[in-house]
Amino acid sequence: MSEYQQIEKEVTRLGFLVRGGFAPEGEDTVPNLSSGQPTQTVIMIGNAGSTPFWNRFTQSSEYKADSQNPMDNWTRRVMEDLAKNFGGEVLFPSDGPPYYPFQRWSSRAESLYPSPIGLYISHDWGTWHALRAAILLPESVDNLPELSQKQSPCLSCKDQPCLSSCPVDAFGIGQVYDYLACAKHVVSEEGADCASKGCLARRVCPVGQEFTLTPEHVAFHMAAFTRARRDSGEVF
Ligand code: B12
Repeated sequence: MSEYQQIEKEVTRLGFLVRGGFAPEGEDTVPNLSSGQPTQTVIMIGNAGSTPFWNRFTQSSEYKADSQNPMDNWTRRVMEDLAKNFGGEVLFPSDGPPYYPFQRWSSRAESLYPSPIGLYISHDWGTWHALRAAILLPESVDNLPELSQKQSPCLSCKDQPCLSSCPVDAFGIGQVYDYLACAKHVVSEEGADCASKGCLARRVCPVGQEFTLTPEHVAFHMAAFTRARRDSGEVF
């Protein structure tokens, strides 16, 4: 079994999904390992849809302890162990600010494309996927999955319903995501649908519908999003 397959097996056992890997170049701005050795390979880890990720998470001690940021804490614990077992180190998307460019890195590792609403889209999962960790390794890993030559699914999407469905126009062509308008709506009575079923712009996308997160899973993320905006005093 190749090293990539061994990592994949272990990551799958933990309830996550291996999202490919890449050999970093200068413009990727991947840091060296803490020993000063250069990082030769980055393996991206995430999840797509709710299964099996959400079930595994809700069985974790972090979820049961009802702590702050239980998903981040659980991910950190299991991924730090995994990285150590393979002689590497791990970075997380929530490390920062400044944040590591996880979306950019993930599009080096697998076929992902920026969608008009800023989330990255996959032919398989639509926007219903997330990035959870990047494993940095000091050696070159062979047989990394190749990127497909397909174009972004958004290029052949004539209607682009993602751009016209947001009740508060948080997205628009050439516009940055108005996350405050989004958060204010999600905490309001009118925004109960987005809060309980997830972002409407994401739900109307025709790609990867079968990977739409379960209501319980998506409500967890929407609640974390609005809690963070409340904690920062931006939304009341
Ligand atoms: C800060 C942040 C937010 C802020 C956004 C603030 C803002 N002003 O936009 C807040 C808290 C509001 C937020 C909200 C959400 N976020 Co957020 N967020 C991040 C975070 C932590 C950092 C982003 C960042 O600054 N990166 C630094 C830059 C340099 O990295 P980069 O990869 O190079 O970014 C490039 C691309 O993003 C690209 N880009 C971005 N938008 C667009 C749009 C177009 C058209 C193009 C061409 C390119 C492009 O340009 C950037 C510069 O090169 C990332 C995790 C991470 N580390 O990336 C998650 C992340 C981007 N978020 C994510 C998600 C899922 C969400 C939410 C849906 C969460 C929820 N509530 O369910 C919402 C909605 C976001 C939305 N609809 O766009 C996911 C996206 C997964 C995906 N499918 O792409 C990430 C990757 C986290 C994760 N664990 O997977 N988020």
